[in-house]
Amino acid sequence: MLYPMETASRVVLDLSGVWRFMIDKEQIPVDVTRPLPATLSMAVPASFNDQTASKEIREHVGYVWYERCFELPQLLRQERLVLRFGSATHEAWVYLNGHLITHHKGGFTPFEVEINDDLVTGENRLTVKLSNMLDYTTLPVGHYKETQNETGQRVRQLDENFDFFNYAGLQRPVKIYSTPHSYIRDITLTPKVNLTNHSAVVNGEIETVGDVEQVVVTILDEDNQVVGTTSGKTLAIELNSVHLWQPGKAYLYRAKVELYQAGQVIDTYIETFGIRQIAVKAGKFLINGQPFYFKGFGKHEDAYIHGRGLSEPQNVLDLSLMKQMGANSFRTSHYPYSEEMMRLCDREGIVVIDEVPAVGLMLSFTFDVSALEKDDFEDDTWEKLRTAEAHRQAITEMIDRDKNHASVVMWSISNEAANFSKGAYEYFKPLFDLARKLDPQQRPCTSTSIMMTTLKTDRCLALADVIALNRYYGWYMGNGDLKAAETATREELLAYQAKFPDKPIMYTEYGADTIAGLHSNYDEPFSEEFQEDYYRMCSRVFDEVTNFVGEQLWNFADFQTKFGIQRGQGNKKGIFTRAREPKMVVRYLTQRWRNIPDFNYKK
Ligand code: E9O
Repeated sequence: MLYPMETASRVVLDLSGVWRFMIDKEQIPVDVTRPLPATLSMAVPASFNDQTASKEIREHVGYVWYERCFELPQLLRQERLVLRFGSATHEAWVYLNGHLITHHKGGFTPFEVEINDDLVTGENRLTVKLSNMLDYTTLPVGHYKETQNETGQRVRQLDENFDFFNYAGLQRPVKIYSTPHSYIRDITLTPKVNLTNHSAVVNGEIETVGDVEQVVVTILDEDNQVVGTTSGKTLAIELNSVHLWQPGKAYLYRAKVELYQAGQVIDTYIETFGIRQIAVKAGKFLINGQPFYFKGFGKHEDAYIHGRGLSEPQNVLDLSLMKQMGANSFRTSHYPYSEEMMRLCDREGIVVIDEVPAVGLMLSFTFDVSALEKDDFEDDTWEKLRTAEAHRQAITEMIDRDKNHASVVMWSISNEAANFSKGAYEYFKPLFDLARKLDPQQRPCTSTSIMMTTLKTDRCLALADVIALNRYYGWYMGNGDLKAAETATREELLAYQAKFPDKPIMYTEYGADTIAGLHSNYDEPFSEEFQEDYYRMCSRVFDEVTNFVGEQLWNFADFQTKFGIQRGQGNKKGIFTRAREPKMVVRYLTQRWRNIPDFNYKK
């Protein structure tokens, strides 16, 4: 799916700003044919939860409504007009002038709809109904239940099956863009590098709609020089002396696609892309043929006020902090991040592991999906089956959106699922197959393993190209005992390496909750001293394991979660506070990572 961009033939209008908002108390049905009886102001893009200081709004479970009006310049009315949501969390019903025009489920991927037929002259009214409810038909999954209050009214309750706050709302930009009626629908680029002679072939497919006489594709380098051109919807453009996209040294080409009718260019789109090669071989993760070492983080889209909403200054700051530390990568735990962040990572040369919102999948996978009806079940098994449906959709939409990004080097199919449970392999095999079938660049796939899953009990290791471990020895296990933790860490990693000598191993989570400013003469857990000792212990072991190709600690910054006895205003495993102030350990990690090269760290 193309990112909305202004070009010689396209206009983009941004509907960001202050919308009207209300939570749905489900007492009086909302009449979408009339303006919403909403009096609150709500900024878009952002989560709604932290914008009003109202407990009722922050903790609301159910439906919310957004509305705003807009006018369109008359000169655009002859064009094809598309309304596009960067995301709507988690399920959306969109009405234009009182008509339902689209519906989308899945809170972290974009969707769009043509609006020409529903526009009126003058003011148009755009209304969005959102649900923030999660159950077994959604990703992420949640335990949903309904009770009644004293007056017999339905009360919706949600117990999230994951450790981050269930921020929701119009969290990413809402835009209208124009195209001509015959237009470029999608661009898929699959550059193939020849590392021996520094050349590449930019293969690709252009998808168009309508009458098309000809398609011309021109490749431009960073100096705006034409380095290749071809006509036709299938391309194979040869480039010599190619500039590779490298971690920390991004080089971006642009593919200018022009669609011709009657000898005239009628639609233009410019896709920015990088040329690089990814491979997994003999226990190494290769980028452009060189063994890469991941230094970085599990992150969250999480900030004061914005919640999970797009904040470009925050994204720029986060990547700057990473670079200053000598980090080179992060995982989009636990959902695809904004398109703006992915574009920024391409530009900045940050390596990304792109993850679907498959977090909290602690299901038992022991069911047989075939030929079963809801009525066959007395419990909630039927709902659980439908998780797979949501999972397929999330993988499909993530890869469709992110397939051309040079920064994306691997797909994460799930985080900490019950991979030990009977049926887990049967559940995951088709999902890995799907990702491999859909990705034109054939990136490696992984799924991160929760620490209760061991080498012996993990049923899904054969599926993963890279073994990704989330481990907390010395924190969740043997809290405070770093000596025992060191032994356990070493024994486990060496056992994985011995069993799977050809698979690279990495840590995709490891960390310790740390209260910024808390110090201890005894290096106690929760103190800044303990956090530093914990990371020093882990580093020592990592350096002993040949196939260990990366450390992505948990977490870049403190982040908001649901309530819990282990959480005081959220998860405190950040090495930065939520305000991005460094904890003591940042100095140690900076010194370590600046001394670890991106390539050839492990011989
Ligand atoms: C997922 C992440 O979203 N992994 C969790 C992180 C955490 O800090 C969370 O924020 O809690 C770690 C899961 C560790 C489970 C270990 C259980 C061990 C029982 C002995």
